[in-house]
Amino acid sequence: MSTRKRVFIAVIGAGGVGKCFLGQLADLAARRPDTRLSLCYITTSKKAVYSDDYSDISITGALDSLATSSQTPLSVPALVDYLAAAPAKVVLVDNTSSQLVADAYPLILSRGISIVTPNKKAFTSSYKHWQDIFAAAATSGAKVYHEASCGAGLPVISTVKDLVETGDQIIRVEGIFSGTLSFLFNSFAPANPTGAAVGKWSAEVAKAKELGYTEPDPRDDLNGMDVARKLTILARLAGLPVESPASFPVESLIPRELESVASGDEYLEKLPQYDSQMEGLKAAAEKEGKVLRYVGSVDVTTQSLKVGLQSFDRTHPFGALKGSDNIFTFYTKRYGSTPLIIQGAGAGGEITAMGVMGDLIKVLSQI
Ligand code: NHO
Repeated sequence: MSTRKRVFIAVIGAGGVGKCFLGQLADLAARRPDTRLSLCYITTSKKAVYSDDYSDISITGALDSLATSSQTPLSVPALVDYLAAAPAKVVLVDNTSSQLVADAYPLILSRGISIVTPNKKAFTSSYKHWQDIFAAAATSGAKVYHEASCGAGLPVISTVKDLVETGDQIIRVEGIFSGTLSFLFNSFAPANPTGAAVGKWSAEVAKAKELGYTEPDPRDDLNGMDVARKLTILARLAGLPVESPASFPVESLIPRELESVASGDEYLEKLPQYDSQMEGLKAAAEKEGKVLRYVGSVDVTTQSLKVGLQSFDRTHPFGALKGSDNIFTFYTKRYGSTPLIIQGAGAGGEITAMGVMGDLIKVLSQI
């Protein structure tokens, strides 16, 4: 009889990140002789693949099986019952941005099902929901990891946890947490212009969308909420009971007049009329020899959080950032006046999936 440990994997979401995750899962399954990773459930918002006897779904063929499947997704409570009855431990991989799934994390964990996810929603709902998630995990022994909810594959969440758990004191965290906004400001207000033409703000936003950096509706990046969510997670891990991403100042980059236009396309079409607003801010920064950057910061001592535009010297690490890189700066008691800095690519399917995969590997060693 085989002595390999069997672990069931259920994947919700097969979009940009989910597809990359499946590729990396196939690779991991082939490289892990001690564990049989059995994909037992996979779903998008419309289609699902699973069987009553938890038969293995081919990982490499999962997307084709989804495409031809006539099964529809189980409701969340039915899915929890299905997974809780599996004949071995289960890890649920939530590769959606669904609030519905995020709301069910305490229930899922309380039934002994572990979770790994890049979905920020569960960790940025009410503070009570945050407490319920970790209380449910502590009681049932199920694990929950969300490294990719902040900084994609960069080791941000694990570093904050290590700082706190080893007894360091986080004083302040600040950085550029959005790959999209990093890209936009690095091209709109470059620290070291290369001579290449820099477009107006609206043209740079349109370019970022064309290159696939922005959300389908660019306003979802430009309203600052993605950064506010990441800051909420970091602040909570550093020990602050932040109620929600709406409980501190967040500067939206969407002109007030365009906040309520019907679509992202209409927003992009009308944005050139408002270019002078951002050009004015850029010129004011340039007059002081500085560049504009979109920054999140939390001062743990004064319990203050804020997200918005600031100007930086061209040689400052935030000013000199490149491409769509993220940068996270941690000022702590141990690190003193030289902060701990984590920097690198902060958006994209493969690197985000890598963050999820790293979490899965951690869970496999613990269950
Ligand atoms: P997609 O491509 O929209 O795919 C979502 C999938 O979930 C689809 O298959 C959809 O059918 C399915 N789905 C949605 N609701 C469902 C439901 N209720 N039941 C079943 N299936 C459902 O989204 P992505 O891009 O693959 O993103 C997936 C998750 O990863 C989201 O929570 C997203 O926020 C998170 N994430 C993505 C990225 C990224 O680069 N794509 C990053 C981090 C987290 O590091 C990245 C980042 O921060 C990007 C950010 N915009 C930035 O910094 O600029």
